[in-house]
Amino acid sequence: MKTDTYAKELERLLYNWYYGGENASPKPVFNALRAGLENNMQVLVPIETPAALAENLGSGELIKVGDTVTLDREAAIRFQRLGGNERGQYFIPVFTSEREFNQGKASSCIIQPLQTLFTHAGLWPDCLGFMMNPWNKKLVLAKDMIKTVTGYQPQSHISFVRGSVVDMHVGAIVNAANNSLLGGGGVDGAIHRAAGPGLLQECRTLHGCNTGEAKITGAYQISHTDYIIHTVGPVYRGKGQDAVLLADCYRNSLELAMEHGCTSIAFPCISTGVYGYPLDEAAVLSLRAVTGWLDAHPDVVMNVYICCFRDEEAEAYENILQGV
Ligand code: AR6
Repeated sequence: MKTDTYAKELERLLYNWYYGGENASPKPVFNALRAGLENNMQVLVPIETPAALAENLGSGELIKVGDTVTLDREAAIRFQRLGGNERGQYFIPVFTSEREFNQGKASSCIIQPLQTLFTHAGLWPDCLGFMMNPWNKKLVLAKDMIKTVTGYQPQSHISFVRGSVVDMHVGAIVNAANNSLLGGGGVDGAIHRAAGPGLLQECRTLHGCNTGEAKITGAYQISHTDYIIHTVGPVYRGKGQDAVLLADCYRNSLELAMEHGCTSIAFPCISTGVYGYPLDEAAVLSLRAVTGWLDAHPDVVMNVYICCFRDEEAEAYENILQGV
């Protein structure tokens, strides 16, 4: 069974929310949920095997995800329940992918649009809501939360993450590359190591990239992203042109991500390592470039993650946000 693309994005942003720790904003998760609800996102719902189905199967063997079974008579399907209390109240578990589903004990399941489940939850008085991916990075969608999500106005969002861009689960990871696009040290090296030799092979076909521009490739062995966007930041020289080129890197990467249908993107602090761009200046420029691009694209909902690999990077952004 192919995972629904909206459910996949939700699963990824849920992962990032946990990765970001207790101060991380849930807004990207809300954005993904809203996009899913508007686009008929399908989730897996475990069911109790109805008696008639068990009889049909004879030995009571379990059906696997993706199997279809025809019954010779009608059978009531009952969702499995979680966290039931003495008052008979319960949550219904739902899953964003087969991988998440398979972490629990084996059972049968059906595929349902989340929107349909939300609509019906109101009709089931003892149902407290839904527990999404209960075995791992879960999202509890109690009934009041469903109301909050349904009324939520999707909007682009910038998250600041303490960690490596390679660990982000997003549509596109941005690489701070060099003009050759044939790999190097720093984050470039880390991305090539994680993606494997297929990435270098594809990069060879791109014939390099000018400073300030960006090119896109597949992600190869990095399964938690779809694309890698390679951009080349300026080597810092202390001239006015540096700022223009650095801002171009952010804008052109966002543009490519949008063109390829990504709704999430993770940036490293481009040019601030080997290329020596002063962190405080680069942080201001990057934020101006990203917010400027988001403002110029009011119809796009983009979840942007800025990854601070070193403590100094996190401090530079904190200083800006605190108005220092
Ligand atoms: N994992 C994740 N992020 C990292 C890592 C890593 N292993 N190493 C550095 N960063 P840099 P640049 C972060 O130096 O300044 C390469 O050789 C770092 O903290 O990788 O644009 C290229 O091939 C910072 O946030 O890139 C070029 O020749 C960000 O990555 C040259 O370096 C950028 O630091 C580009 O220099």
